[in-house]
Amino acid sequence: MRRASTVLAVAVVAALGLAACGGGDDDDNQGNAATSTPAQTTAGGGGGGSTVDISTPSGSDLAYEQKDVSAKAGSVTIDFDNKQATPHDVVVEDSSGQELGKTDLISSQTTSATVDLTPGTYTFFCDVPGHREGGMEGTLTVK
Ligand SMILES: [Cu+2]
Repeated sequence: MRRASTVLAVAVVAALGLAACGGGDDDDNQGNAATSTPAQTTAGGGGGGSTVDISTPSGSDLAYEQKDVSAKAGSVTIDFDNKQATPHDVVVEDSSGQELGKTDLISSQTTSATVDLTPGTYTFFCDVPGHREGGMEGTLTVK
């Protein structure tokens, strides 16, 4: 009995040793690195996320009714209400101009989109040509 378990223990150690060696050959592991889970250690404390309401005024002004909105870090849902017949959307980009998410392009209806955001200052705007320049732009602050 004792002898058998000793043999087993040796086998386990040998297997672990082999595995460790294999892990040293970095090329093999690259493929499996697809599990590029973002380091979101705060996932547990996030708790539901927050919602931001963005809407356009009825009529045809190129504008949102909100210029400055804020949200809690984590999963942020943009609820967009476009009261106009003119199609609009809401795009969220970070301070370097990288697009992080956007709603559908809609007219006379509502839609929503969810973006994962860390604390910081973001810009939201409508990406229909000319609309951002026309005033459809605002600031989203995430804390
Ligand atoms: Cu627009």
